[in-house]
Amino acid sequence: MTDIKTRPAGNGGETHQVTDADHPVLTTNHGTPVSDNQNQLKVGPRGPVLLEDEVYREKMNHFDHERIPERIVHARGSAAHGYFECTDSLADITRADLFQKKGQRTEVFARFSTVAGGAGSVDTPRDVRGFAVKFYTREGNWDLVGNNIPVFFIQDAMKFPDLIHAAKMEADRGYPQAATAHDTFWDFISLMPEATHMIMWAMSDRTLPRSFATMEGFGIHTFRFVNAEGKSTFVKFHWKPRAGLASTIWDETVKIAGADPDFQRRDLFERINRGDYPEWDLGVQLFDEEFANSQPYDVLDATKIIPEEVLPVRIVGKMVLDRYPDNFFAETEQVAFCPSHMVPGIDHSNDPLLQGRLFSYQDTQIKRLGSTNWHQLPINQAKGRADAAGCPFLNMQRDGHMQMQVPKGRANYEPNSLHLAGEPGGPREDPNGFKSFPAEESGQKLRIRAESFADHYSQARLFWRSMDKAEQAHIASAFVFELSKVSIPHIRVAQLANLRNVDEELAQRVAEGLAIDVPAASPTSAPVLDMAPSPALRIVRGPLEKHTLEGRTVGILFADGTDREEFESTVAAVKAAGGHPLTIAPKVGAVPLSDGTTVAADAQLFGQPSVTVDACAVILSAEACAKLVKEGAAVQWVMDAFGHLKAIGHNDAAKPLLDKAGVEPDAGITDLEAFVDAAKQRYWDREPNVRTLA
Ligand code: HDD
Repeated sequence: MTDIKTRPAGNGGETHQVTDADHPVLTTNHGTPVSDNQNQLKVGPRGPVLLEDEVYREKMNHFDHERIPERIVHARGSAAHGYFECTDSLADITRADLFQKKGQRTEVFARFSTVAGGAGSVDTPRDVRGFAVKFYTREGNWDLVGNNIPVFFIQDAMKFPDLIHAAKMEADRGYPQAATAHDTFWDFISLMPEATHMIMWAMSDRTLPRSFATMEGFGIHTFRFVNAEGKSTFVKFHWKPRAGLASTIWDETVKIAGADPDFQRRDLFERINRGDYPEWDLGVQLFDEEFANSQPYDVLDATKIIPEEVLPVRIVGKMVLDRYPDNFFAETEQVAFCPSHMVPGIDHSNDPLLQGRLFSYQDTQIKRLGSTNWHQLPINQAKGRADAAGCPFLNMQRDGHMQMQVPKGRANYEPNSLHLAGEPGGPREDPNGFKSFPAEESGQKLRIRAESFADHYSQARLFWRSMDKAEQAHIASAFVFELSKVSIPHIRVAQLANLRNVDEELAQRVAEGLAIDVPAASPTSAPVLDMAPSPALRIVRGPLEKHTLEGRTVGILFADGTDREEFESTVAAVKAAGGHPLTIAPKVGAVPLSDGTTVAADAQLFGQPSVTVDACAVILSAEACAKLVKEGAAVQWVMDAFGHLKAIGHNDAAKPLLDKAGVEPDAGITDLEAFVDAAKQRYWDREPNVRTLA
């Protein structure tokens, strides 16, 4: 029989029962069993309270210190555990352990983030997404700390604090949170022509990803691989989502922010829980000095890409995220990435942005996590070498705040000979350990920007000219939206002057959208080249746009009297296509169907607007439809699905609701039978009929 303890609960004199089998004994941080977790220690039943109450003081003291400084950038993030599997050996190119053997797996922890907003901001502002992966390799942790865009705003790390100050909420008023549509951001951007390529990406749908699982990731910088013979090959890293590349559109993303501020975090959690694991292929662009010197830009300039059409991406592995963290703080918050964390076989290049990053991250982790011993936190610990039994790292670094280890013996220096006296001697260097690539370097000490970094517009132009028409319209409209939020007129003009160097038509369209004249073009420091467009950069009608239901969510709106067969066959068809059906009704508990049976809905209409799903089915009885045409949320549900270019499948009885919502026939509006096929894509050609774009 379970041993039942009883204890007085306090106020009402009632008794809480505590069973040992279900609940171990509650203790203080120092192990003292707690007899009452409901009341402070008082003099008599009505107080006053006593300062000597260590149980209360310890609990409150710990609570008062629960928060640590949030990340200065990328504060809002979500993460998952998983593995990397090598699918194509790179043993001839790099000696990095994780790339040696096809089939070899390495544990990873990946964190995705927005950049500008605080930790509690929404998941879906227009913003770059961080894409940071910690590989726990057998030769140490390698951190690939990238973004979902392959270029960056600035060329030299010296400008990073300025960029971030300008992007974050304005210093005097404390807003806007997580938004770039404000004076200081555009002031900085307009004064930094080198940001033009990145700003083209930022104004594109790349900054509105549908989910973390449907975005690309990039290492951005040129790195080095070094093989066992010491030969170096330059490398750029690409993550390609196996679920396809998918974004939202602006009106949709704004509404998602209201409907579900945790939209992407929830998506990551739910995908993993239902087994739709987010997966990416890891690709590399490999090149040598000769290739680098033959390009019309500098491969050390982080504002430049190497188009895939010029240098194909070779797929060498895949990453699968299959486990959500057990504890948000211990893992997602305390994980600490550093681009300086390299492993044998991987090294950095001279990219001045990367070189600046090598310092900053280590520094920020000490501030954020409060101790140089942050590498001892479980999520940051190296997983260990086979020869370091039980200890993931071995060295003579000692002590410091929050030292978690208890090193034994006297040997806290290297070299030592204590082993000759029978005492533990400790670790020694391994000639095969990490070696920096011995690149030849010489020159004067200078604070200068290389001449080869001077072209700020050719690739911005390349990006614009590579886009699909629908994407161009989104980019031009995003400029109009953002610059309309700028209150100081000369800032708009300065940005437009830069855009003229990108493309005359783009500048014209944005100027028209703002109802201002096109100014003279800003001066350029290098000729603007007409590089060949790169269709690989497209999302819409691009190589990674996938027509599928796999991993996608289909909202099925139904109500009292819905035909049971139509409802069940639609749910089954969505599942059969690999999709996730989400049934939505005005009331959730028990929805009566046509045959008199009832079914529970997954979500309530008012709390699950259609912006939260990928495609929409509407299955109604004539009576329910007559009611819903007078229900704003139902009309809006359908209107938004149509406006956001989603497929809508419906039965005959639901037609009046579609009419009320202004739905016009096109290939994406179907009966229930054709719906599942139609639901695999968005209908870009519909867009000119539903909104005016620049
Ligand atoms: Fe950074 C965090 C990505 C330039 C300084 N950065 C941070 C994170 C990502 C990036 C994904 C969040 C990591 C996490 O999830 O914990 N940062 C980039 C990329 C850059 C870049 C792709 C350009 C190619 N960053 C950059 C520069 C500097 C920093 C030039 C400063 C010299 N970044 C930081 C930081 C952060 C950071 C202040 C804040 C929190 C942290 O490091 O851990 O050190």
